[in-house]
Amino acid sequence: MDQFILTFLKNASEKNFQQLTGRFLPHYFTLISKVGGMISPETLTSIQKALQEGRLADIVSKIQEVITAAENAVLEVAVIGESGTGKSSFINALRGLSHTAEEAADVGVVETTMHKTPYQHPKYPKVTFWDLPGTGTPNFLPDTYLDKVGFEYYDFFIIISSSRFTLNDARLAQKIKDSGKKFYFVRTKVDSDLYNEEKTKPTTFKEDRVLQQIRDYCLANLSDIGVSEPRIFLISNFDLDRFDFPKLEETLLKEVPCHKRHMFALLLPNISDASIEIKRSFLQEKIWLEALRSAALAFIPCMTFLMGFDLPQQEQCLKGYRSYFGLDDKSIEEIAEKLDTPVQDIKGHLKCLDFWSLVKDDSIVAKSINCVEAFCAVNGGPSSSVVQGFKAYILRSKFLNVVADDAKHLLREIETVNIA
Ligand SMILES: Nc1nc2c(ncn2[C@@H]2O[C@H](COP(=O)(O)OP(=O)(O)OP(=O)(O)O)[C@@H](O)[C@H]2O)c(=O)[nH]1
Ligand SMILES: [Mg+2]
Repeated sequence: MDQFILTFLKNASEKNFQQLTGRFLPHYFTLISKVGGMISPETLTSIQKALQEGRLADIVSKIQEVITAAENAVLEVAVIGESGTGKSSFINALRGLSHTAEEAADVGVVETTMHKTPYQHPKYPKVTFWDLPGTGTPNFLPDTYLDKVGFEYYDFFIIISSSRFTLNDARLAQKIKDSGKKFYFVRTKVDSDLYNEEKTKPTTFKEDRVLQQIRDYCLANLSDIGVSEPRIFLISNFDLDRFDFPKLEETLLKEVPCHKRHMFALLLPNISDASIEIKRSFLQEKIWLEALRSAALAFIPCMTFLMGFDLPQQEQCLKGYRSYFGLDDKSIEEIAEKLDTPVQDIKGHLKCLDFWSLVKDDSIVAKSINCVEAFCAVNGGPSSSVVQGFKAYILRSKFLNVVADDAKHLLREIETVNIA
């Protein structure tokens, strides 16, 4: 059980808020990942102040606001670049879709993106990637382009190139900057650059050196055309966990507004243990906030716990976690097909599929009773709603850890098959 929540229950019942106030921020920062959490610095300060002054109803409403904003966040990502640079492939990769999937953006060797096209994320409909028409086409006019595509509409821009960035890209970057939006340069197809280099210079080939050359070349090319201190990410759309894609993910997560981070973190593909851990932290943060909100509610007269212990709700929660980590039935079937393995062989290794054995675990009940006893010892008679609320907290944390561990396990299996 979370130490802060226990201390909260004990201290709030004694109306001793000073000690809690000092512990709040340090504890919060142990929960979140290095890309940040879903609460803005201003809101953190106001929650801390409310805690200091014992204004529990304000804590409840601020936490509620944070959760609602995160759940309703909308994200619009613009992907720009010349024809054939890999925009559609990049969008498909971020949407977790293969090129052949029904909802995938068309990918091809001939010019396929002629009009601005929105692609919703299949699992997160509030997130849309915009495949924007090639900047290299004869109709492209940098001065009017952003207005034409409605630049104020997007959260940030990804400018893609598979060779050298063009003057049009630079002009566009300048315009985006002037409009106060963020942009990121992405250099795709580094896998084929490496392949070609190795083929042509087999004796002297060194991957690191070639990547550095591509990076230096992009930097020189962009500074030549007037972009100062550009941020460039080298990627392969076919192999996201290699090269700079993880760094791109981290940078984007750090730089989007706090309330959009939660949703964005959940949609990112499970390409490494690190990306799985980032998702785990965001979900753990949400579970913790819900528990803190419930704990605060327990001290407000005439209020009951918002989160009781309703089994269908818990089952739904486990289903949600499985989906976030790509362990829903549809995703498992797709993985089985890719690995050419029977679905049952994959399912046999996953602990998160057995809801009942996770729920029946007696230690969950014992843990919730122990921590609630600490609360009730000072607060008066046992409150069953408090016990139920904490049972839900402990169970959800357990679901989350089991699902995240399963996701890492499956990732290992996929890597083993890919290497073999
Ligand atoms: N080797 C390699 N090929 C890639 C990569 N990304 C895309 N491609 C290939 O490049 C070609 C063009 O990719 P698309 O994703 O269709 O490019 P686009 O920018 O959407 O092209 P238009 O729609 O015509 O503007 C396809 O054959 C892709 O398979 C990559 O990272 N590495
Ligand atoms: Mg395209």
